[in-house]
Amino acid sequence: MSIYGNLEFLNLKSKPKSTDVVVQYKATPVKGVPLKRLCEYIAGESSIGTWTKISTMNPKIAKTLKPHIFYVNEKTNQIKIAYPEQLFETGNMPGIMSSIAGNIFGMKEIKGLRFEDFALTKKHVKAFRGPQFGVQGIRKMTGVKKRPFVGTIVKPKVGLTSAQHAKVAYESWAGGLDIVKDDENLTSMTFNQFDKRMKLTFRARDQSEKETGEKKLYLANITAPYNEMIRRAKIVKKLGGEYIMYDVLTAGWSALHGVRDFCQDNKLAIHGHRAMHGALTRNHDMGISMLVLAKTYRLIGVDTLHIGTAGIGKMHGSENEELIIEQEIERERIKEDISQNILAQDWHGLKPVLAVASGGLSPLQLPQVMKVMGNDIVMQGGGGVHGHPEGTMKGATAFRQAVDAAMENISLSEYAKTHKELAKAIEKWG
Ligand code: CAP
Ligand code: MG
Repeated sequence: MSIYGNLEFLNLKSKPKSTDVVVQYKATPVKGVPLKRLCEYIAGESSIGTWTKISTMNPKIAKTLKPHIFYVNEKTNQIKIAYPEQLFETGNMPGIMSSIAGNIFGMKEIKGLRFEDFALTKKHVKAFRGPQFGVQGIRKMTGVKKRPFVGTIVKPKVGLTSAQHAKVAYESWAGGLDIVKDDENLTSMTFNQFDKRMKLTFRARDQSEKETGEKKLYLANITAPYNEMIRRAKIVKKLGGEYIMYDVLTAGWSALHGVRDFCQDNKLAIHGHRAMHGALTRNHDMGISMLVLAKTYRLIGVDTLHIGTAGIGKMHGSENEELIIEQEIERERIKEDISQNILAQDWHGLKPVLAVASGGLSPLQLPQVMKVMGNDIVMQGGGGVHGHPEGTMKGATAFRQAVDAAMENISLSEYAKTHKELAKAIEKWG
């Protein structure tokens, strides 16, 4: 008998239906609570149950909205639950997450709970916009056909005046980079106010485009209270910008829905930075995987998203996990999963997201990142550009040269013989 009376959630013989949202957790019970008992608590608390039998429950609710636990692995503590899709409002990511990633993390019976993966039904996927441009759209926007995109983050992260920021941005574009972005914690400070930074930096962008003949992108960080974000996005649009940057965790899912709607009407691409993700994703026994977060951002519709450097850069991460994430946000159709450990999400035509590898990268790591993550990526360097012994412009050139070398299958040391900026980078970081 279930702890919820007749609300039997455990049904290991059942299979998910095409109208079920499937969720995978890694669930570790406190001592004395059997795993299957914990599964019932999780299934109940994330759907229609509470801690005891209630007089207001009725058979119709149980019949139409009861989830089924159809998989329990006592060795790995992985469990899978199929939820009837009508349990969730379509097109409402905060709402969906309040169910399958809400109260359950706080239950006393949980020693550890990691939300590992989820797959939405066709009805739910179709209710989200998805990326406006996607990989091919960004390639079309910039004319960068095959090679990875190269970009930088203006450094120091915060501290420059708007004029100094614009100068560093100009040198980065003029040196050969496609993209310049604001850092995740640069918003609008007294010494570098947003409106002034936009005016001066877009002027620098336009100048660098004229001089190089190349399309240059500025990812302006609009992260702020919602109404102010829209005001800032309007300024980007007015100045001829094509992109805004959005800190997806700290600014949240709800505002991302609104920003995505604004960007649809104004043909602006969205760059998702994942500052704070480590608080949820690093602990493999408690929290939420980056795969889950990345799927939510593809559904709502960012065009580019930081997913790590497959363990090559400075941030904690693992090649396998980050390749799975890259596959899941970039693939167009169901392919053999590179790990049996993920739920095959049919994206029903939602555009793919361009993966961003950033964090601790100098020109020396770029060929390895390309080997591991492929060419449909953005590779960004902050210290790896502005730390070049001959300054930002040469640092940008060295970054671009490393990608050109890899695209021509020439080793960096060989290429450096005829490209002095790269040679200087190797001297410093080799
Ligand atoms: C990189 C960066 C990015 C990290 C975030 C930084 O600077 O600007 O925010 O890439 O990590 O502030 O660390 P550096 P992730 O190139 O100087 O390291 O992309 O893994 O989310
Ligand atoms: Mg940063």
